[in-house]
Amino acid sequence: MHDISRKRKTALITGVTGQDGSYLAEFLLAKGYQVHGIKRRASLFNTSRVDHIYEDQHVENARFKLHYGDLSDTSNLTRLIRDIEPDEVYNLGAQSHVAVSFEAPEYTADVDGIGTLRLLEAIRFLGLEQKTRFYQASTSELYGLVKEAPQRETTPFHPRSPYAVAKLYAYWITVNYREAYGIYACNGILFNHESPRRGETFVTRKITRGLTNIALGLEPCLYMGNIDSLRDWGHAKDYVRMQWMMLQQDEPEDFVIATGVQYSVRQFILWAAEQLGITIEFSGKGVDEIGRVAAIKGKLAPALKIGDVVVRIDPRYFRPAEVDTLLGDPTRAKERLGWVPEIAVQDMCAEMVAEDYKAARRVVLLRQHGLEMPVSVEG
Ligand code: NDP
Ligand code: GDR
Repeated sequence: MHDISRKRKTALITGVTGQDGSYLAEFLLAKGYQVHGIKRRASLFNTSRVDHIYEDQHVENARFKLHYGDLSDTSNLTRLIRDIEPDEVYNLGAQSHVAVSFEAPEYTADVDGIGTLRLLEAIRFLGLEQKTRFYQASTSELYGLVKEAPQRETTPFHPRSPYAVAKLYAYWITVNYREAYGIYACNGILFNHESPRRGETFVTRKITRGLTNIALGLEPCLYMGNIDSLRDWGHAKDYVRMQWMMLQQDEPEDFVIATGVQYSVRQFILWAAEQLGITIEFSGKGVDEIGRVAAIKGKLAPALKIGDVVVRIDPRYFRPAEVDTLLGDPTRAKERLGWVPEIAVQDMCAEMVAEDYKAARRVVLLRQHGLEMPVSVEG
């Protein structure tokens, strides 16, 4: 049988079941790539973000393939790269939650830090240095305790969590394999990016999902950590496009990817509430601060009345070391690659609330028909 698939560009994505991995897989398939993704073995199905692009493996020339694997498993990664011989590897897999990295620091170091080395070493060991291009999912968390604003490619790093320290290793080992072995390897230093597919425990999704659940009576209150924290939020769809663009240049280079505008977590809460027709007013200070419903417009929040407390502070969500402010300068990406983000943060927030509202409505309807539907609320 004539195998036309080898003529296509082939990509391998670690973290394909995550937010970015799912959007990137869609993007590359639309560009005609053969896409291989690594998924972890789990006791439940964990492919909900990519189920819509999954192709039956019995279909001839299926262009999207999933393989079991793990960034902690050298032989597994090496075997997959040997068999696939990818033109491009996108290393998006990670224990990506900053707060969780304080609970599981060693695991985070192994997967996020050494996992990157395992992939680069496999490329080198297999003699694919001239063939396989490598993208590393680096992060604005590298800046941590920021020394200049906005942060650009030359801003010094000061990581503030086991996650960020692990990613610092990954950043430098990527630079090192580029310099030492001539591998086309580059870092995208991405600032926070979100979407309806964002994990439920990251702050934006926790807010959009939490407030819609509260509006429909599925949760009593949103418990938050540091709501004064400032972030530069973009949309994941815009950011995965840039991941691909970075691997299409003549020379590998590292880029900051950001919008250049920052807002507080508190502001994001207000936007999400506005989408539901609710006005929230904050009062009190520190851990005693609360957010109350001050006005209600429309019919999207039938479970609420004026005066209800819908936001409280829970110190459990404070981090041992916080990154208070992040603001990126995407000038290099704009000038060299012509990249500009297309989706505004307020529109993204509206999209996230709309999707979470649909999901919450489904639960309400099922409950009305006597079906017990548990709702996870642990943030
Ligand atoms: P997600 O948490 O949504 O996805 C992470 C992915 O990594 C999931 O597919 C997860 O699998 C997989 N994974 C976790 N541990 C392992 C492991 N041991 N071996 C193999 N795969 C593993 O993250 P995002 O999509 O938001 O982010 C993608 C990458 O970009 C991450 O590396 C993150 O650190 C980085 N980043 C993200 C930013 C953001 O704002 N989103 C900003 C800057 C960097 P499973 O589905 O089974 O959990
Ligand atoms: P971050 O994202 O730590 O920036 O890492 P997250 O959304 O978790 O936090 C952003 C800010 O919000 C504050 N915050 C809360 N955060 C969470 N998760 N839950 C809360 O209840 C809460 N209350 C306030 C946080 O303290 C923080 O200041 C994300 C991840 O995607 C990383 O993988 C990625 O590298 C960086 O973005 C860029």
